Amino acid sequence: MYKLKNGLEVHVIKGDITEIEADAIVNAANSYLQHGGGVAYAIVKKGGYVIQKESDEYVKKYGPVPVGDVAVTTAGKLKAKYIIHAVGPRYGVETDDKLESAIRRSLEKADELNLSSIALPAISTGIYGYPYETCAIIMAKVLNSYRPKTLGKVLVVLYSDEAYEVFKNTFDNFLKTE
Ligand code: AR6
Repeated sequence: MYKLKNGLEVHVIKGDITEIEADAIVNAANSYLQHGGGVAYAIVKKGGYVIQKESDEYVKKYGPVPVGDVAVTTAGKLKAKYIIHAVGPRYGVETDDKLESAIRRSLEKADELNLSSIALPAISTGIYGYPYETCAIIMAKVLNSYRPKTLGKVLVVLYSDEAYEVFKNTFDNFLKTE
């Protein structure tokens, strides 16, 4: 566990994000909120079709979610209260600042909803092709500079041993702890 200067507690966990207890679970989504693969598919499979249904309604009402931004739905059968769908960039197609923004907007949304804990996956490191290390450095930068309101705990959940090791090593080097 890392206790940051800004008060955030950051936990790095190896596991399945659908099993995590947190007020909000962040999904690595696409702009159309079509949850067909990766962590998105796992969330809908376990949380139930209501998540896809609300996502479809959102896109119909507001249009596609811009890269670097987020949309919120309920969490269906999952333990979380909300799913925050964050749209990350595709590696080599959109730019790194969009990944920074997707992560920051996720934290801001959790604060807007008055939540105290959030679980984040390694956004853009699966189908969207980002190296784990690049994502980890960007995530550390966002966590260091963030000014939390109600948010106290950030759980960073990695699916593979490799991702877990890279995030731990990168956070050891980059997170500004007390
Ligand atoms: N728990 C935690 N992490 C997971 C899980 C899980 N259950 N399953 C996969 N991961 P990805 P992206 C990791 O591909 O790259 C979807 O189709 C995975 O190992 O889910 O942002 C969306 O609908 C990887 O490290 O998201 C979009 O179209 C990380 O989660 C597109 O993929 C992110 O991989 C988004 O691509």
